[in-house]
Amino acid sequence: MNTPILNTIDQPADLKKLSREQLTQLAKEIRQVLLNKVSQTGGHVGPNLGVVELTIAFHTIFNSPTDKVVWDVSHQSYTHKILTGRKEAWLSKDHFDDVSGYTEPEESPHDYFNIGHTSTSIALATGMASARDLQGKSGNVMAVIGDGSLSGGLALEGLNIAATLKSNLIILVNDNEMAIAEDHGGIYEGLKELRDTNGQSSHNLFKAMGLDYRYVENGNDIATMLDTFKEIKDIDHPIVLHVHTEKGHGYQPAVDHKEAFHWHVPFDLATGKTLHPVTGETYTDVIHNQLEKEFSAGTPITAITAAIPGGYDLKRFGKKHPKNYFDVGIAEQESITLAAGQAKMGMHPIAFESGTFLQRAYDQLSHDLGINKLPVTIMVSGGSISAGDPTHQGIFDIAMLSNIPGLTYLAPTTKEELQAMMHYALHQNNGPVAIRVPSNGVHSSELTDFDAHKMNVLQKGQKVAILSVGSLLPLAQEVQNDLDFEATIIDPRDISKLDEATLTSLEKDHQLVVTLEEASLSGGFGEKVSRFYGNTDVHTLNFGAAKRFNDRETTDELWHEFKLTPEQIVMEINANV
Ligand SMILES: Cc1ncc(C[n+]2csc(CCOP(=O)(O)OP(=O)(O)O)c2C)c(N)n1
Repeated sequence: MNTPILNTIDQPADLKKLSREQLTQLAKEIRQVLLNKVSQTGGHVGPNLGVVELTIAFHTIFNSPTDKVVWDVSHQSYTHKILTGRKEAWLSKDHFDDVSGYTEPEESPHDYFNIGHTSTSIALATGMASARDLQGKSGNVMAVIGDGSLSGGLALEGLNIAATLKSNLIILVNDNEMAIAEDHGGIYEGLKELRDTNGQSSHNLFKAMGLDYRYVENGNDIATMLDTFKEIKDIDHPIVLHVHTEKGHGYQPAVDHKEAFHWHVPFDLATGKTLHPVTGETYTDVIHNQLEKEFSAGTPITAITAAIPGGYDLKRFGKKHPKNYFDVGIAEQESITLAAGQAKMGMHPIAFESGTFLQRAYDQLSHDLGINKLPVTIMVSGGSISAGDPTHQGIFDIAMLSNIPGLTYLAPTTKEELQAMMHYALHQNNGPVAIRVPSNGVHSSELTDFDAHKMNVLQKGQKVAILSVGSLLPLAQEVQNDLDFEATIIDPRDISKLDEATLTSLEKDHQLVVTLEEASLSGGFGEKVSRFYGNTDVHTLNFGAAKRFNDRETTDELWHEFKLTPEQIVMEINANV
């Protein structure tokens, strides 16, 4: 790649030597390297292409790290990384994996937090600015937050406190008119009016909260951003800088398909086409089949998403049943508590969540659903032990959900079980039911005698029983193939409350009970089983993830480290019988 100007940039200070024309040329070079890498590795496309100019301008005018920028989600921090000593991770294929996809303090003094969930930047910036003042330090503090992330409650809590601060704080609202999908909520009519009136509309959320405000129409123009930053650098009070940018700027497929190119798997740069499209039936299809069955049968369902309709392809449902479809914005708390309100009125809402983002709504799950025993169904995706950044781990959902009194957490192993569990959840009124959507490919097996709370004994053997949660059933079967005796294999189904009758029945002809779960062991399913057998002669072995934030280890490395390969499990079993 031809990057003559980028080649001269190692630190932000190098930018200060460049002319405006050279900075404009640099933006072109950066877009080229961003696209070159992300088309091969996958990653956030549109968010990064949209902030190239404002990032270059920030690092040209301000003096990072004395002046500090906090990126919301930090999924748009690629250009920031390129300009702060990490360009090799884009220029050289051998170094692609050197950096995380989010800000990472261990990588650079220009990064302050491990972030990956939305709407935290303003609160973090209010903390940094107030500490700076207390400590008598200097330097600008700037939060960069997307329009979508403003719908998260914490962003509004941050704005509320920002308005009370009396010194430097810049809140750059990067308004590209999109979250992952389109924005939802009352805030966005106001933002549109501000864009349409060049910031003059009196319908101004920020001013209403007591904040100073300034609008910038062309956020993808280097000169405009340089001039703007020059003017507000060292401002002596909090200000909202509302900057209009284009998501995907400079790459037509990303501009034309903003939702698809928010985050993308590897794609062909020339056409924007996915290199390895998924084919065949998915659990999403299975879920939609059940949704349609329930809807046609008159079950009073609603489908709710917190701004990730693509995760379950929910627009499919929304198109058919627009009145029963709710995208509440990036607001997991609202998604759960709105569901609680609907359930109280006799509806059977289904909240479609990703395990990692659902962490935002722990109190809502516990109080609004758990204490109130409201029959809300929660679909939980992403439950797996797999490579990823520490902010996006899918291993904490079992501990989070299975320990809330009155909340049932079910782990299906097949599509038949998934549908039966949805049906069960939608036709009971005892309390919330969460369902862990299996993370492996679709499995199918005839279902007889379904009882959500009764363990399903799939194979009756002796000596050893293997209780494998959801997606790990195929692993239990592989383990069985390598054992020289017939073990009992059980699909526990309900991973929040033990089927004690089945566990007790194992005591007479089993000496070892093995649990397998694709989740953190602490607070998980296996621990419950071990506690159950604590005072008996039955020994237990729990397989799952350690209690820690995994950080980009490969899936293979994690499975080996946690002794989750069939060979390792067989060895452990043989050593214990
Ligand atoms: C708490 C939480 N919920 C959901 C997500 C998934 N997510 C990542 S980025 C994003 C959209 C952010 O939109 P916006 O703030 O407008 O930034 P843009 O990508 O448009 O630049 C969402 C929903 C998340 N990271 N954290």
